[in-house]
Order: sequence, then C-alpha cells, then structure tokens
Amino acid sequence: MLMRVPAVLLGLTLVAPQNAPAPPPAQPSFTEWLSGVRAEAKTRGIKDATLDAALTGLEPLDVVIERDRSQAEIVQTLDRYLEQRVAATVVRTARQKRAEQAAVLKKVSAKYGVPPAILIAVWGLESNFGRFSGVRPTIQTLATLAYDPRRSAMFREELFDALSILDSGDVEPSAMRGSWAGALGQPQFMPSSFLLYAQDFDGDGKRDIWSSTADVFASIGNYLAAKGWTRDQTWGREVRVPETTLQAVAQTAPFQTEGCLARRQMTVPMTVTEWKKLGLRSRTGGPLPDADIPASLVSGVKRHFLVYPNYQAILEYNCVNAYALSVGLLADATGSGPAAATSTKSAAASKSSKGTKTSKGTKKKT
Ligand SMILES: [Ca+2]
Repeated sequence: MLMRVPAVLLGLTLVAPQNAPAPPPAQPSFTEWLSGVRAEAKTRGIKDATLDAALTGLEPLDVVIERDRSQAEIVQTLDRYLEQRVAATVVRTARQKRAEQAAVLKKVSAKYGVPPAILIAVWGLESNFGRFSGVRPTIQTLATLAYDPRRSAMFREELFDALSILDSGDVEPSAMRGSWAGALGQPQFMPSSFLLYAQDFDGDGKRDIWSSTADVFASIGNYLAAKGWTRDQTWGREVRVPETTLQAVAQTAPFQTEGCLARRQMTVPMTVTEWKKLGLRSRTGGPLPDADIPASLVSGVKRHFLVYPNYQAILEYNCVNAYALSVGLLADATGSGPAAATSTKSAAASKSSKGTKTSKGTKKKT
C-alpha cells in the first residue's frame, strides 16, 4: 500500500541529517483522493451515471505499481531485437492477416494514406495482431498510477480522459481494458490519444478499438497521418556502411541533439544522394538511388538504416528506434501497399526481404 504513516504517530523521533530532502507531503487515503477526482470530473462535465459506474467501489491495484516500478531496461542490441520482432513466424502471420483483412485495409489505406503493410505491422507489434490488447481494467489502472505520487499529474489527466471516453459511450466500463500502463485496446492508445485520434470506421457510432478491426486500422492510420505520414513515401531502407566510410560519416553527419532518445541516436538528415556520395551502399551492396529525400542514419551493431520523414511519424507512436525499425522492416517483409512511389525515378530495386512477392506491379524504391 502507498499509505505513509508519519513517524511521529509511531512515537519515533527522527533526526534528520543536514541537507536531507524534505519529507514527502502527507498522502490522502485512496478513498479521499478518489472523491477529489470525482468532484473534479463533475466540474469537467462528466455525467454522474458515468462516474457511478466507473468509480464506485474502486480500489488501487498494487500489481500495477509493482509492474511500473520494475520496468525492465532494454539491454538487447538493436540487431537482436529486430531479429526477434521480425522473425519468420511473425512475417508469416503478418502476411496471412494482411490477406484476411485485405478489403478493409484497402479502404483505410485509401482514406489515410498509410499502406496496409504499415497498418498491419503496427497492429502486430502493439497487440500481436489483435490477440492481446491488455486485460487490466483501465480506470482502476489509471487511478492507481494517478494516486501514486511519482507521475500523478500525467496519469490524473489520462484518468479524466478515460472517464470522458466512457462518458461518450464508445465502450462499457467493464470492456475498457488495456495495458498495465493504461494503454487502450489493439492500437494501445493512451486515453488522451484515443480522444484525439480514435476512429469509428465501421460506422456503428462507437470508436471500438477493442473489437472492431476496421476501427483499429483506421485509428492507427489516422494517428500516423496526423503525425505527418506522407502518402506514397516509404519509411526508409536498410543500407550498408562500408568501414572505409565510417570516419567520413562521423565527420559529416553528427548525431541530432534534440528530441527523444531515439532522435538523439540518429544523425542529422542529409539527402540520399549525399549519403551515396559519402559511400553508403544498398543493403545488398549495390548503389543507392539518387534522391533528394532527407534521411538520417540509424545504426545497430552491424545493421544500418537510412530513415525518411515517414519514420518520424512511427517514432511518434513509440519513440524507440528498435520499435520503429521493426514496424518498417515487418511492413517491408509483409509486402508493400499501394506502390511506394517516391521522389526518385531510379528503380534501384533492392528488396529488403526475400520473397516479398505479394506486391503487384513495379515498385519504385527510394
Ligand atoms: Ca465503430
């Protein structure tokens, strides 16, 4: 439990060493705290009936805090992570799901400009293709995290947003489930993202990212489009960085200094043509095309990638290079969507994965 009993009540004397940090302010009981949340939710216009259904009898969920405090750090190398996330079995499932969902993917892709294979890849990585979208009751999870003082302000806002979602009738309280961190449904949207980006694509009046595949794909597509995904451009490509070019690369293209960690782990952008002049090659060792698309270099241990503006939209989904590269590579292996035409006319077709024969026609690659 999170209740703190002041030492004085226990008859103890605390001798604070000099410069000791001030003791944390007394924490109200969960019940007291929750009544404050309820009062504020009312002033934000959330209906009594919604608050009754969502908050009555609510108790904190200790496992959420335990899990939150023991988040494992990623110690895997980028290369190893990609190997696992884009394993042959995952690719097989992605292709199968893409075929099964072809009709709705085509419609969603036409509306939002995000290729079917990218939608499938994000879906696959977020929820194992809809098989797992989290079983934690969201209101209870968010209330627990908001009551915990560490990131209280952020989770309190998410809790109000989750109550707003219930208020809008998109989902019943018992069905509003997600991750231990409060991410909802198959796209794993935080409630604030749900309110901004979730879509009712099947037209039943509910934004159902828990069980409507159409709504799930449209919500992912809408999110990426809103974050700057540009139709008919791809995300990037794997490249070869010959050892003889490493010094020139380091001198010419320093790491970025702003943004989330993933952005500081990539170089400043240069055009593909400039990278070509520095000596970078395609994944298979061939020449890079001439293209003026801006590209940053992201490097693992042995694998290297040039990432384009659309990659930045994937990072907005989850700002981790291992994640965003997994999305791109899984999408490539799944098969391209609508012809990924780009600013280049040179069709230096270097397939980034063997056996991607699902695409029709000639694909121009950047
Ligand atoms: Ca719907």
